[in-house]
Amino acid sequence: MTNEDAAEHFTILARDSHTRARTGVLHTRRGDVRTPAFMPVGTQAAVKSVTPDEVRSTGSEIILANTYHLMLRPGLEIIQAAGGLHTFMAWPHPILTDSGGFQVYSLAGLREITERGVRFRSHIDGSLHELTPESAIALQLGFGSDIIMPLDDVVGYGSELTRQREAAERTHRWLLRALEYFRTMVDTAEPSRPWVFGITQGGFDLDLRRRSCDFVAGLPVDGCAIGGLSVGEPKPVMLAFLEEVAPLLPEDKPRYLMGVGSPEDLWLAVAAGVDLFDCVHPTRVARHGGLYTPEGRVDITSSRFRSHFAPVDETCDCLTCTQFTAAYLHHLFRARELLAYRLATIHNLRFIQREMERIRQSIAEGRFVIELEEFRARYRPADQ
Ligand code: PRF
Ligand code: ZN
Repeated sequence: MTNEDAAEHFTILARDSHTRARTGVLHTRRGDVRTPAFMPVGTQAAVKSVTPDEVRSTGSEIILANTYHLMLRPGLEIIQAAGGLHTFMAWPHPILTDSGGFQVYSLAGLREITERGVRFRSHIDGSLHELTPESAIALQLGFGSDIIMPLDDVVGYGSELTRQREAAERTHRWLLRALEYFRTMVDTAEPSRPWVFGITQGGFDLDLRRRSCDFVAGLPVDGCAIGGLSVGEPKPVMLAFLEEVAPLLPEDKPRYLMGVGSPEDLWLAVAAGVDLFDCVHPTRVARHGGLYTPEGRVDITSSRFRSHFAPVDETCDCLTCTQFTAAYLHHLFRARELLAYRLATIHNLRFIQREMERIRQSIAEGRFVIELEEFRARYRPADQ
């Protein structure tokens, strides 16, 4: 867990000369992940509606799961008895687990944050639980996670400056406790050890953001995450902060933008120097009939697809587009057939992973800006 180690587990293969984009490889204990990488979200040890083979077929090399959900159900004991999260869910590839900080923040009303940690009521049965910087690490080690996220204190857009400062400073103190605990539990010289990232916060105050980046950059973490963005602020605000913040994170460590994004966000965040992403967007909009195409997102439930007997995206090589027409997907959604959610999810994940492939390849070939402009000229972002 030193800067030298970080250099060994993250190889940068090429940098774009006009933007901060870079492409490389994360050498995790469960295999390589090509970056920039998008992690599908498998909150409850499942990417909603699809099997691990289907997730893999989209080109996904790593997925995300959530400590908050898994600690409540099925609980650490069951996951350990199953032989760990990878065996339990039959996904043998890398898994990053989020700490629960953000999920607890999203619970508003059901929680209490103290210096010790967060106490909250389960959204399932109302029972009382606690997460501390130490227990969040212990749970993720118990799951067998490959990339562990520390507990952080997240504030929404529009919070008081004093609350933003408190959250950033608490996130820092919690990170020190998390790393201390991690060091007592994990032999940091062991090549097959899990990694632990640091999370930067700082709300929407540039000074706080800069101080948070400096703080986390100075610690022996395996990667640096940008938290607390995409929490209700207008998109231009998110992008402006991202462009200020990303360059302050260590050049030789992976940078992870938490909870972003849509296709247009991914391109712009890569240009700002981000290597790793997760977001429910592709899978969530899919389940509501929002399918990505090179021209933008379409609503497959719209009557214009009723007799569209061609793939929703003619250029797509996914399991859905190579077998089924847009008219059929339209019918499945209208009839609320369960297959609709599965086929739409496969397509959107494949669309995103093909964009990531295009991003990586264009950086490697020195064509990133050209491809970015082509994407922007063609893809019409949805309003939300
Ligand atoms: N912290 C954690 N997880 C997160 C976030 C955060 O700030 C976000 C914010 N977009 C998404 N997921 N721990
Ligand atoms: Zn497709």
